Amino acid sequence: MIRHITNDELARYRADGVAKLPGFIDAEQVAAMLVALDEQVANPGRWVTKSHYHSDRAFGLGVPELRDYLLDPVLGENVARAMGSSSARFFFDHMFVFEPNTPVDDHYWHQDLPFWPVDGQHVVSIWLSLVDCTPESSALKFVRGTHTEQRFYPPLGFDGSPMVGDLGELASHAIDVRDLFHEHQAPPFHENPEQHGVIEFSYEAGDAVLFSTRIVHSSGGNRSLTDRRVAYSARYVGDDARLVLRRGVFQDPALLPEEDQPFEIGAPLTSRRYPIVYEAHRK
Ligand SMILES: O=C(O)CCC(=O)C(=O)O
Repeated sequence: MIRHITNDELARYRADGVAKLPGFIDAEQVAAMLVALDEQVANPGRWVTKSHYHSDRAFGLGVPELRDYLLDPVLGENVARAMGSSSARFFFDHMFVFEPNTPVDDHYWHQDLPFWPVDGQHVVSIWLSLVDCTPESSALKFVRGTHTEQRFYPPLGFDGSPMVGDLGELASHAIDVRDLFHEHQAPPFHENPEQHGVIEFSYEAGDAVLFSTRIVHSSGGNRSLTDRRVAYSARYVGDDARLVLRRGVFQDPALLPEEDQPFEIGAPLTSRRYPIVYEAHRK
């Protein structure tokens, strides 16, 4: 069962670009989703990331326990309220599993939006922790207020190397957005967390965090020698979200509309790949 977000949490999200949601799902749903995610780790899908941690994306709609969560109408209403949108569509899901002692040296501070073929204000993520975790065991942390920044840091992979992706024929649609990017990588915010306004949380299993896709965030990897970290992000878009491809930076091919559906820069995300989870007038 998923709970509704409160007005205080909404106000916090608007001010900081991030709001922790304690007890977001109940223990029964945590247990069911953990089993499903472990199954995904054992049998990765088409869009698995090959690395020293387990990450996979755009698979959850095919797994009943995850689909129930992703398309839950309460989750839909929560994200629509957060975005200030009259509708919400599911965009994609993203699993991040760090076994004990899986540090990520460079911290991969990043903003999500420039990785994805979408633009607009109505784009949001909910990161859900399926286990207890602390900053040491890779709890997600954020740089307060960076959700209002207009420029992005060039996206890097978890290992600090530039990301690559093949968009095939669609690459010719990509638009030049060089002026939207800083020339340098994200600074090491973790080295001076107070000065930069780094917000650190600890999470219990079933806690979540709602965050803007523009806010700078990172988990820093798992430095615990004993605790495994299992997290699952769900991404949603609203009324003003539009398709875009940014030339010269990694654009995730897993997130494009179905291949038999037309792709047009500036078009709304109406592909059946992005099902509607909330519409205000249908309430
Ligand atoms: O869980 C992590 O370590 C990374 C999560 C993340 O960056 C995201 O959900 O956007």
